Amino acid sequence: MRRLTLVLLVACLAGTAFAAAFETMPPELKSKWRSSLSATSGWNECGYDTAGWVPVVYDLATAYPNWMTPAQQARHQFMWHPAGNNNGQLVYFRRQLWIDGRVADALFRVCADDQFRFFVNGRLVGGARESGATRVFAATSDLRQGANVLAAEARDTMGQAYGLMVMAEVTQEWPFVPEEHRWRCSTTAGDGWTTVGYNDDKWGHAVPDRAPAILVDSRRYSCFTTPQDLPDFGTAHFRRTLDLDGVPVSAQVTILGDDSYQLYVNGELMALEGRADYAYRPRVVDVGSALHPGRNILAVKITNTWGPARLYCAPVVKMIL
Ligand SMILES: [Ca+2]
Ligand SMILES: [Ca+2]
Repeated sequence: MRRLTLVLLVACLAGTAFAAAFETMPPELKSKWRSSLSATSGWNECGYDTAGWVPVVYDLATAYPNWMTPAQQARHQFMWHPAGNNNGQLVYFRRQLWIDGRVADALFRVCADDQFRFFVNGRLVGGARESGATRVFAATSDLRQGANVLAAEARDTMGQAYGLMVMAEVTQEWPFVPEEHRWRCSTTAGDGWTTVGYNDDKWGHAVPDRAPAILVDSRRYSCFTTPQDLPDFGTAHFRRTLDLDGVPVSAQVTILGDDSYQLYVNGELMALEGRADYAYRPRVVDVGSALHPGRNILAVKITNTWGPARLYCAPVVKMIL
């Protein structure tokens, strides 16, 4: 009896350990796709009035293409208008997409049962007339910083099943841009300064470094700094937002600091370098685990030993939607 209990216990533990946990798209992102059975001019562009457009439905009985893994099927489900197939007429879809940084790469995979045409910011990027055929679109130059619209028109022409699947990977980077005023800084900081909820309205704006760029392995690292010079052994705090309109799947921050730094992402300490000789060397820190969809905070504390104090901090985030 004791042995049977032990066997059952081991079986239970093994079952827990090996159970596949697929991640689905968060509901707030799934509901961004809207659909309509009719549309007027400009329906696939920014600024269109979507009154009457409704959230799409998922979990359809549509066969997935063979290239999609089970994990991808869980994340990127077929969608459609809740009314159903629309008697073979066009069904319209659109999703607003906020791009916070600069687009380094954007790849879309689109598939429909049975036909589709896909648009980015009103431009037709491609389509398919063969049911279930996947098309891959590189749309890096079509996306812009700020508001964008992804759109598709699809049609069910045969069979019982219908659906549209849009799978996207977008990589953004955030170089320091002086005019953007997105990096804020202060020599003093209160509790919670590394978190989203902290109010930095009274903080100043980071400015381009006044000292020559730091040269490492013949690459120039153009830093930013505080408006006033930091004294020896002075500290400065820097923070900025990263708004992600998708699920971050990988992220790196390249950082170097003069003369030492602590890097936080959403309040979590991700890198620390107190050795001045090492702090000058750029380091790539993996921060993907600390990011989430929506607003994120990148925060860095710099301590100066002597001379100028400055920071190079460049995040790159790949997200899916
Ligand atoms: Ca069909
Ligand atoms: Ca220094």
